[in-house]
Amino acid sequence: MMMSDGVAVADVFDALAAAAPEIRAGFAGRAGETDDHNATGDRQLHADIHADEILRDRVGALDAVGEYASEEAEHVRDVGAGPLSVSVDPLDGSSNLSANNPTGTILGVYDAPLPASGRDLVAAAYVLYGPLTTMVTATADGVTRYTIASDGRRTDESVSLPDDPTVYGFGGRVPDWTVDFTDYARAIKDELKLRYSGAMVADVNQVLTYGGVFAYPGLRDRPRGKLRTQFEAIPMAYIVEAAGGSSTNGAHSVLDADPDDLHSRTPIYLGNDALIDRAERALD
Ligand code: AHM
Ligand code: MG
Repeated sequence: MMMSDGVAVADVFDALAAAAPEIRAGFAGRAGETDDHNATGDRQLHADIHADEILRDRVGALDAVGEYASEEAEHVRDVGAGPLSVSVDPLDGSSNLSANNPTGTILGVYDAPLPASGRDLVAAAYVLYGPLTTMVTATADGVTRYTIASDGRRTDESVSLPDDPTVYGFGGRVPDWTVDFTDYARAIKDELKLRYSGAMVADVNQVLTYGGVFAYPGLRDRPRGKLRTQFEAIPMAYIVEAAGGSSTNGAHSVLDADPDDLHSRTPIYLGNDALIDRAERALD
């Protein structure tokens, strides 16, 4: 990454940090569904659309950003002549809002046009709207967690995956899992504690905090699982790998994914190296 890219990436992180309190302030009264669906057929909530508009305005306005793509919009949007492309899942796990459970925002920064390979990623970040608003950023220089106060002040600490894993969270319904994944899950649940919120950001954040494994596996009738390669899988895999962990789609690092469809899906397994190695062996 060139120095100028470093400055540009910092601008993207600043825009995300500025958007986060605005997105959070918009949750009240926006847990309901609109009449619209996104490109992968999910019913959109008012909060999904609101978060997307805020991010598009703030990130799209940056000189360094030429393309903006959102899980909530079918096509990549041209937002200028800048060299960077940004992918966002504006409000990950938004259905959690109706139960007042956590949600997040996921963002990827690429130095290539979208859709782009995980190897074109130069930085990634997520925001977790939990009891606190925190932002975790990753670049080639490492992973940092910021706590964002309501007045925008930020404190930071560096993040690395703990060596001793403690927690796991697996998506989907057990009857929909494959035999191989079910065997793996059975072994893991005898070793680790279940922590599953239904928001990928919150569940991966627990893995980064305590060590462990998060997975949304391929399902019997849906071999590519649920999570979106560009918007969710690649950025979260980058963050976990930058923090010292591993990712796989069952065969290789999620960062080797090179989606030709912006809205494609992939199975994903993230966490401590040994647990991801075991997943690869189990799914072989
Ligand atoms: P969303 O982006 O439409 O909110 O869906 C993605 C979410 C992830 O945050 C989470 O890991 C997964 O869906 C949970 O799905 P499930 O309820 O099937 O376990
Ligand atoms: Mg999502």
